[in-house]
Amino acid sequence: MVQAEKETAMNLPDGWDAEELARAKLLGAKIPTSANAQIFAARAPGRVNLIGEHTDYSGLPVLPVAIDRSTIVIAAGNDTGEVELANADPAWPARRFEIERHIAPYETGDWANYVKAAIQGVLDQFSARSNWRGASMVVGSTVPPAAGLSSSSALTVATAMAFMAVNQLKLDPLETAAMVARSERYVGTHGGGMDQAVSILGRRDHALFIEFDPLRVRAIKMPANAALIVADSRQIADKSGTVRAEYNRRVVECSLAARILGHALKLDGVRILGDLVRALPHRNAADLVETLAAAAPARLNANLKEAASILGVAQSSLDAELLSEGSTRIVLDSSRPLEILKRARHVLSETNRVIRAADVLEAGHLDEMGTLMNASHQSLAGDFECSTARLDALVECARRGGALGARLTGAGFGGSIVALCDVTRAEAVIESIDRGYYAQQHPGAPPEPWRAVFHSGAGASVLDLSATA
Ligand code: NG1
Repeated sequence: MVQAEKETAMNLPDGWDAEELARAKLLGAKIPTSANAQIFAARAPGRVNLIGEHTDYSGLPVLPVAIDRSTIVIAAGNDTGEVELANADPAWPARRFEIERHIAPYETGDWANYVKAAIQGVLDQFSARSNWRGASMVVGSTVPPAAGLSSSSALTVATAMAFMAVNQLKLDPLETAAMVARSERYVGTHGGGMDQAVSILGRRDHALFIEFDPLRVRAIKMPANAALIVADSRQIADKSGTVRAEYNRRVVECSLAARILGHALKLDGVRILGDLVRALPHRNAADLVETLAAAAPARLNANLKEAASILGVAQSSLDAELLSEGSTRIVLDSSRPLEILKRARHVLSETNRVIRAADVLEAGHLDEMGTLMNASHQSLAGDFECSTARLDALVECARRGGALGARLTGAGFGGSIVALCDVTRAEAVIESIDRGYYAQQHPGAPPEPWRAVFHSGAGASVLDLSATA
């Protein structure tokens, strides 16, 4: 029996197999409940983005796959009005907090902020409801953290689904994805919606072409001869410190580029580059980049004064719109200028590559897909400046081993790369990475936990653990 048949035979939602179920049961055993209490298990996968990097928060498309590594959140309702939270990994301490209309975050960097984010998101979505059940929750994950594989969104998605199950709430998957994307910004990253969408809507053996505003997806069958190798640079891409600041800086730079272009082209209401692409479907990327170069200097002072004057708006209102307020306010390092032109050139050219990639992947043209992935990496390293020497070295090793294409995946600044090759070359690519990268960076340490062939898996689902045998 193939995997999917085994799961159907066990009557489990796609993505759950005997192993995942056993994991859930082990986690479930840690929950202090009465024998007949209902216990839910929500499972949400991490993701690998094939192409379309740093485009989602501009409302432009992406092409990720959900992976066969997941976060499971077990939840049982309680009547204390509190969330009692434990993590199977002792590195993440237990937490307890009250369910209030506005839940105050823990200190920046606290893992449980993702749980609070998810619950706050559900409270906001169902704001008319007042009688919330509390929950005892246990979390366990096989998605490597801080590796660019979106362990954070897997946690946020699984928590939101578990908490909704405890409170007997249902939401359509597209709406759930949009809700969780919004709610994850609670932690202070002004991210797009890719990770949450693919974690919820991913399909086994498929990549997802995701478009935004409105959110919609097209599943694209992965060619049978394609192998995806993911390798972790072991350079921590910790999204709670400098990486978050760099990420949010890119969000501001892209939005400024969009506003300046909108102003130059006399289009009202342009906030993100996607607004422009949608308003001017026949304008090509090179054209838009040229228009931007003529409309403003390539780099602008980070105090937004110059930008406000180009746009003809008050500096204070631009500041409030771009940097937001309160705990999620973006603080820009003012010692460096904002790069407007380069960032726009990456996002607009990457958008063309993603659209092309969806077609060539569907047609099974792996060579061309690889070429697009290589071009994406070059653009991310050069124009978006989010690669690192280590990520570049890993990408080189993968290509030398026979990968058709290789690029950083996720936000960058560390984390992982993804390489595409024919299945027959997978071993050679891994060998090249082991020899050329891990043996140099971590001599003597076994590289097995850090790189593997990944398979595209199913999206998130929740089951009633107490009803499974
Ligand atoms: P990761 O790799 O999980 O940090 C981030 C954003 C995505 C997307 C990518 C870059 C979050 C939760 N995730 O991913 O939305 O913008 O960077 O393409 O903010």
